[in-house]
Amino acid sequence: MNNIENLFDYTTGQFELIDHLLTMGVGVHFAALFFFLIISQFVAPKYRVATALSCIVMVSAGLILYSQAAMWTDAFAYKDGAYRLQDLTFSNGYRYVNWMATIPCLLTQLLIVLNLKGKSLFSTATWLIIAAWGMIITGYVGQLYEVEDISQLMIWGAISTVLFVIMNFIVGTKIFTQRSTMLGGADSTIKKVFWLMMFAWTLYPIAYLVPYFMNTADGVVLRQFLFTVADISSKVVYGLMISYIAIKQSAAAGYVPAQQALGRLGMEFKEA
Ligand code: RET
Repeated sequence: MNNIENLFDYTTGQFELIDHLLTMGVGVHFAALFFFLIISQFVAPKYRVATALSCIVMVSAGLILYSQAAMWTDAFAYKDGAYRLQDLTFSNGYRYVNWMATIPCLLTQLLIVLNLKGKSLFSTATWLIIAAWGMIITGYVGQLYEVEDISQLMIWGAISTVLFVIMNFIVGTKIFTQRSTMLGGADSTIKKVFWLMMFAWTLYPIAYLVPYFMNTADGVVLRQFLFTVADISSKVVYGLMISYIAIKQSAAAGYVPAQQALGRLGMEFKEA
């Protein structure tokens, strides 16, 4: 039960690039946390859970990336011209476990801005979360075998992909059927959110497959790069778009702070 990260020696460039990518991830998520906290006052109460969920995702992802960066620098040390594994090992498994919490938040915030409520919100969220958890658990098991038995990686990855496709199908159908309920031009932004999800979420299975197609130190760099791009686009950029949609719909529903934030209402300054 090992990750390929522990198999290689790294040049200073490779080692530092990974450290920098992980540390940048920490910075971006914590910076975005403040943005979501500030912006939530412009979002009407009925959509505010969506921005609150972004705040939760930022803390959770920021912390996990902090621990990934610390684990990376603890596991390797510079000796005889290269960074070499010490007494500890590095593991990507923490990420998968973290997705058990963040993915349900990301999916639920989507359903909220899609104007789903009550029973239909609850049942759609439940099915999506069941599919997502199945996808993550099978992927977690698969990545445990990436060094010892690549065929196990492929089998578990295939099962996980089936659940991923089911989840995307539900997301796509909901976006398609709910678009007509969306106010203030948010129906065109939500289409972009869908394509962003398809792009960003697909980077994770590509990162999972790195041991299959690039079992080298450069492959490890590529994997951490893919994870970083995926993290920032699937959580931060996605959260920004969800907040924008929430503000647009709040403004269209007559919520004054949202109208002011979008510059749609004149600010009346009284002359002294
Ligand atoms: C795994 C295993 C291989 C097959 C597939 C996978 C999909 C992973 C995804 C992860 C998304 C993570 C997000 C995290 C946000 O915090 C599990 C790598 C399909 C889609 C959005």
